[in-house]
Amino acid sequence: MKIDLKELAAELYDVGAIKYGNFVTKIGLPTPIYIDLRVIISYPDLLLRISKFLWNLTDEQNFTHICGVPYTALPIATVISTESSIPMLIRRKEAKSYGMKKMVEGVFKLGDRPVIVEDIITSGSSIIETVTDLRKEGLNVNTALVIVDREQGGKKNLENAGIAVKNLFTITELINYLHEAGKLTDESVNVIKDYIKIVKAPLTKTDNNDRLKLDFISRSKLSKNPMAIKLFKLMYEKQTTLCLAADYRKSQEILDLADIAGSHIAVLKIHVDIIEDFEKSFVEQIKHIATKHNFLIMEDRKFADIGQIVSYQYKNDVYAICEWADLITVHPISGNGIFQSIKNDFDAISHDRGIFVVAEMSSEGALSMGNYVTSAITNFKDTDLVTGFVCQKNNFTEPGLIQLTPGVKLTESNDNFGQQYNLPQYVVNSGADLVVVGRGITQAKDKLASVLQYKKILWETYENRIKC
Ligand code: S5P
Repeated sequence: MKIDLKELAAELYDVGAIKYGNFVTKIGLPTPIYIDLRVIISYPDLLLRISKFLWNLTDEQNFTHICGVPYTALPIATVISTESSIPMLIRRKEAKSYGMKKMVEGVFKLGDRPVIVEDIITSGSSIIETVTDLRKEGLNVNTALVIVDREQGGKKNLENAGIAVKNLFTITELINYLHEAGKLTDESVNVIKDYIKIVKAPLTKTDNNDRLKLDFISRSKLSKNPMAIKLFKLMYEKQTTLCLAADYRKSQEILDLADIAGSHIAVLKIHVDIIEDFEKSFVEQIKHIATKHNFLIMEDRKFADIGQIVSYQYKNDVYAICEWADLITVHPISGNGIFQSIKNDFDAISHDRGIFVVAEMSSEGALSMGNYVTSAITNFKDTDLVTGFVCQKNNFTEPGLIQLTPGVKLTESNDNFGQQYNLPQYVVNSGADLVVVGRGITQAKDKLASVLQYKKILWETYENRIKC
């Protein structure tokens, strides 16, 4: 193997994949050694041999997929896949702006075990980004096969992220082989070794404030919105991230379900204007159940008009949402005015209140995408009125804000009117902190059993998310 690797190193040098001289790295650092393995696609025999060497690094044969990090490692991953008959996955660099917006291409199921293939590790951040997206899909990734480890801190970063690295060469081994093969002089070997000793790649940030990794209590301390603080504590105490969408048309059905589910949910979400037999007494009854079981009430009115009209709607005497809803939902489409009017109204109320801004919708063909989502978040994340954002994926980093994600069921499916469902595990790993489940529970035969089932899966996935 050693002799083969020595030959391989010399061959890589001969085809120009490794060069000695004065170069500048991608991040602007001077370097005496340049490694660019893209050139190997021009040498199919070399490509095949490297791929075989790499695959031989693993004695473990129970990987379910090969996943190359774009772009250099993709052809290598393809060769390994065809040689081993193990299917491939590709992690996109950007989500598609149409269709299902998937980050990972290929056929897989929860718990599958892909192995990562990469050409070079410097800081390890490309592999970490890839693994993060694969883990969000519920895949179990813990090994990376790498051609060259530049010994600049990447391996350690990857180990910290739970990824074991198996590499064909360290850069020291590579230059020693090249030296033995007469490709590098004593002097150039010393220059490169000095360089490796001194220049460490910037370590991948391990962000202490990473929203997805922090527990709810730590995050409650980083919140500006009183309802977010309350909700974080409540979710932690009750060990539930379930927001039950009780979208019934009869008030008694809502009250009955609230009483059955109350001690297992964090939030009861209603659409007050779909209740056919609404009477003021309903409000008193639901508030009573909320106090009894310690959950918050959200009115999902999705206010969207100019500030003045929204203020009338919010305070309107028929439903008097301002009097009872702990949380409301608001579309950011009409701009700042809506938030100013709600702020005035909140100021006039003695209780704490919070807004979930609808940044990204779950339904097929929703226009909330791209810049709309980004602007919704950047424009409103700093206001203390905001408890969090309604969105489908990890669109914001602020740990003090809560991601509310609807469109969740135990089977991935659609309804007849464009609603799209994802699995509970998928949404939690995509950043959901509070998860809306409606018909998954309201249409279940045994509603309590269903509430308990969602609560358990969601909480366990959240706990795993913050652990790993
Ligand atoms: O994008 C969204 C935002 C919301 S708040 N998509 C949604 O479905 N919702 C709400 O979540 C919707 O109004 C409904 O109350 C709930 C989803 O219900 P389900 O029965 O489809 O789970």
